[in-house]
Amino acid sequence: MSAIVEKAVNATIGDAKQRQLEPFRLEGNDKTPLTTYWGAKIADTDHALKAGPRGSTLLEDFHNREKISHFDHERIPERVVHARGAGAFGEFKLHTPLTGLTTAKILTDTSKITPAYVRFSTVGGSRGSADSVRDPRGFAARLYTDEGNWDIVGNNIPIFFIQEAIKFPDLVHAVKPEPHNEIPQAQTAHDNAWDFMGLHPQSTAMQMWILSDRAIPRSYRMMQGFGVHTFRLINAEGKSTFVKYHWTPHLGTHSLVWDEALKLAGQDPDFHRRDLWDAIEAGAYPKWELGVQLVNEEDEHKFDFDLLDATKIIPEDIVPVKNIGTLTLNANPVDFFTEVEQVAFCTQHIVPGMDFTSDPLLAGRNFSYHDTQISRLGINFGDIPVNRPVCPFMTNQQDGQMAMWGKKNRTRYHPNRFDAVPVTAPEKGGFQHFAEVMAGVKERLNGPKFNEYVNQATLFYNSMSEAEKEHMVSAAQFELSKCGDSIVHQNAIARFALIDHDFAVKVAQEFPHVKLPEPSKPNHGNKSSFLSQITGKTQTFTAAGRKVAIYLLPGFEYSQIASAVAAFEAASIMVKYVGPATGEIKSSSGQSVVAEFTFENSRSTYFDAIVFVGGSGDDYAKKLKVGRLIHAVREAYMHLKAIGATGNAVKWLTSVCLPGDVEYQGGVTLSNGVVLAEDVGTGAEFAEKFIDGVSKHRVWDRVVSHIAA
Ligand code: HDD
Repeated sequence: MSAIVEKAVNATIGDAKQRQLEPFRLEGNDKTPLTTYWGAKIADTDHALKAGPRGSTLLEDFHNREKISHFDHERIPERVVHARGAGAFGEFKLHTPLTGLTTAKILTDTSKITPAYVRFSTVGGSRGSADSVRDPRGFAARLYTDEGNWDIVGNNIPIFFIQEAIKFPDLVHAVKPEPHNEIPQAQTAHDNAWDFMGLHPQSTAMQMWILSDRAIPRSYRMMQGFGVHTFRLINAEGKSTFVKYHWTPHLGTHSLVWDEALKLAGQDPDFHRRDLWDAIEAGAYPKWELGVQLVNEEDEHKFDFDLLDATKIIPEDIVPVKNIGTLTLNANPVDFFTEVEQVAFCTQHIVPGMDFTSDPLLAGRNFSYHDTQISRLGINFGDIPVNRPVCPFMTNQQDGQMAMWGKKNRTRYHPNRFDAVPVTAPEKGGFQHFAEVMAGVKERLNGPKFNEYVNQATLFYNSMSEAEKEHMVSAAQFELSKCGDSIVHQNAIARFALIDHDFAVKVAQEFPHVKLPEPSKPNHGNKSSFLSQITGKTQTFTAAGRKVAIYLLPGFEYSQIASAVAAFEAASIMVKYVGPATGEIKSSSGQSVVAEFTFENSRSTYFDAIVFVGGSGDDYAKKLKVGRLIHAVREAYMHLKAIGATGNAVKWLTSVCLPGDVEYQGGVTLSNGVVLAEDVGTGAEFAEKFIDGVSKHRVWDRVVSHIAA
């Protein structure tokens, strides 16, 4: 049981000592003898009870029946969306209080360390689907505050496909595998998805975000998170301030390249889950800053978009993000099912000092999450330890399937003659909704600014670097190329033409049958300086937390890597050795290194950067014609990763792997983002140049000739 779950169990009913069930909660562990669910020790779990060795199986064998029956019921419905995910525990520490803006202690008390939990996910795929697919990522954070659980159920993209929750079933039915053949799994690259998006103006801006690199993150550790909606903070006087929440990763926001993402879906479908797990196990705890964008109540209408419209950002150029606290994930779950599969987030889990706005998407979500938990986990899903608050809690709710909480209150109603389970006045911390003035005609409409869909799609596209724009063109071509219906191509490209005509023209090059509409409105030319992952103002570039593979080529010289490895580790790089076999491998001078991967069982896609360590000897380049290794170099080169080579691996790399692309000019040479040193000497210059390459994430200006592709 993780520490947080344990704390939650202990906090139940306020006074743990009073718990009726206490004596029954003896924990088993892997030294406890096998028993039935009811505690009787088992003598044989491998043979069913039979009437003679070849006789029929007897019904009285309760262990056999219990074992098979429990197995039969192991599955619960997977989440209808966000089924595939990974979670971790951690803590949140506020450093900049929002004094005067809210009464919530989590946002005002800097002395407190608040237990936290985050579940990251993809949206469209089933529970067993691949991690690296093109999709928004879920970023659902729970803060177990002293005043109740606060869930920020967000994504790694700050806007959404639709403005109205009533459209969510349409969106999800369109994006999920097509109903007649259940193809394709975990992708938007199919007719129904692009049919819906092409015909659905609300999704215009989100289309650009999902075609961008944001939809193929390098790591959960390298993703931003967004609460998406505008929420409210409420202070002691009942005054409201609008707020948008941002999580900004300390490691920067970085992405895979598409070819890498496609390959990883097969080579390591658990790529993101494994990355998070490994980093936490290695003590490289991922961290995020919680940031807020604050808007005064009086300024609600000063923007050219509606704050209640979840398809719009508030550009940071207009309202800056103020970082107020740090989230650290530092503990992996102990049991995936009970702590990740059964974690039940709800957007309506907020604490006093906060409130919702009338965002119609949020209103629907506030119904949907609780409703979906009932169907997945039952009405008492709050009793599951990972879902319990860590503060004292008491309700008058009772009974229902799987009630696990022995409540002491004899009156499950209010008021009662004992004045038991009293309610708390707002002045003393009881939740109070913001006294928002509301009046209106009952109608199915939204505010007039909701009807403008294109400006921010264009803003996003304009804000990208050239490389990112090219990725978006290729992504659109890929997605639409998987659609078979020409009307789908036509409608999607017509929508792109509204965003940026030139973008549509480029995409349409692969769809000559599409009749491009005439440009209707020129691109407004506005940009935000915060949206690009390459040139964005608040972007972080660091080598910390990156995985670097060191390939130990036959006859490698230990002296050629020792100092570089020390420098890599000092830069918090995770070093992984790849050899001809796993286990201990001796260098030509006798020192041994332990290889975790083999040339054959690993791929360059597993790593952020790769180094080839050679030895001495002239005929080496001719001899080392191992296809898997040559491919690793060319692939990493094509994926714009930092590459290094030492000793005679330099000659091999320049003459066999990348002739014409990379040239060695003596000493420590940097050629097209490849660091080469026949003799690394002290290793300092080699390490410095290589670490610099790793920290830049990709060599964006690398020339990639036909040999690499
Ligand atoms: Fe949702 C799960 C994020 C709109 C209905 N959603 C879910 C999860 C995330 C989001 C991260 C996974 C939580 C976890 O890890 O367990 N959803 C979003 C965002 C949205 C959004 C950022 C738009 C701003 N969602 C949305 C709407 C509806 C739902 C409009 C319904 C009207 N979402 C659900 C759900 C899920 C869910 C069906 C599936 C499993 C669950 O809730 O617990 O209720």
